[in-house]
Amino acid sequence: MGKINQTRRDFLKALGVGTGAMGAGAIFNTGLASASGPNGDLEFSPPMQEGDTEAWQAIDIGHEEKITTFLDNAGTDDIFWARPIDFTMDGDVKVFELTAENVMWETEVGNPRPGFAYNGMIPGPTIRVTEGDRVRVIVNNNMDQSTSIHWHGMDVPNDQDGVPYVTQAPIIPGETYVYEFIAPNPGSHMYHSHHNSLEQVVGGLLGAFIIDPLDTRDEPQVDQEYVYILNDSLLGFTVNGRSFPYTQPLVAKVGERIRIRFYNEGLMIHPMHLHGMPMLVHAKDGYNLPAPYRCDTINIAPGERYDVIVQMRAAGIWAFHCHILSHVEARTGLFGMTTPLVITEE
Ligand SMILES: [Cu+2]
Repeated sequence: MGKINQTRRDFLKALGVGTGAMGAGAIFNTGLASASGPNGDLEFSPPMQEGDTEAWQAIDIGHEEKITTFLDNAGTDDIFWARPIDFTMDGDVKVFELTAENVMWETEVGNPRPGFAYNGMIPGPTIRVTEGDRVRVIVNNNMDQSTSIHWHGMDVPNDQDGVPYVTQAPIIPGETYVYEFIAPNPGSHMYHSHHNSLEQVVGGLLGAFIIDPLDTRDEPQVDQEYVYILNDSLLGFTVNGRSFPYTQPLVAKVGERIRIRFYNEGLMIHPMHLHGMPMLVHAKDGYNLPAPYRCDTINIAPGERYDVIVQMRAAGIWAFHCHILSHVEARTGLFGMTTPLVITEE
């Protein structure tokens, strides 16, 4: 992964838009009224009025500085696209272990916020198994409040559904709880807390749970896969736990096909828009569509998952962002739910 990231970084530098090349200003400090906090806590400023010439250069410099910071940061976050977890075998059971804890999480470098993590990361690790596998997940609660885990989208037995006072007792602080089931319906699913969820899910207790199908005839042939998890509110507008400019680019070659698994774990809808080429929507909530369709903007509601396939059409840096503009760009430049698709020549 480190080598791939190094390659990505080298590419961005080679484009001549890396460190220093754009000369973004150290002079960005004009007392501009901010239309957005560092993580997108929205407060609208009045639009600039004709004749208000004081600040337009600062707006440009701020925009440029965000891009420069993004390029400098590209390739420095090894877990952004691949969030590791090991499992052990107990007979024929795949055993995973998740530890929930309070953390200070940097959605932006230098701006830690209080949140909750599984195994020290937000989102938690990506669990991936095959349909029919017997799966055991050991959950350690090291937080100072109770919790549970719900297997969102997965047809598990009722007593494994993870809803306190409905299907189980809450997992209290210091306790360990064990879930076990046979991996059911395949697809892009999620796991997350189902207790005090407005704080716990929005604050970071979430992750991707992918079940590969036994019958792969309907699986698209792709060169790369990306897990793309949206969240909002408590930790700001994030992709895989980071806000622009600390997100990471998707990187692929002309002619390649990539699969993006979108997840929305937040409280708001996020219409994700890709510049320059269409997305082929292949699956909704893990279920393959009978008639895949093309779009350039896909609206993802809380709890939804979409799998899309993108054919890399032309080299360049293509913007890729939520199209609710208050989630992505303000006077201070791009922030939140944006990260480009970088397409290289062969
Ligand atoms: Cu959005």
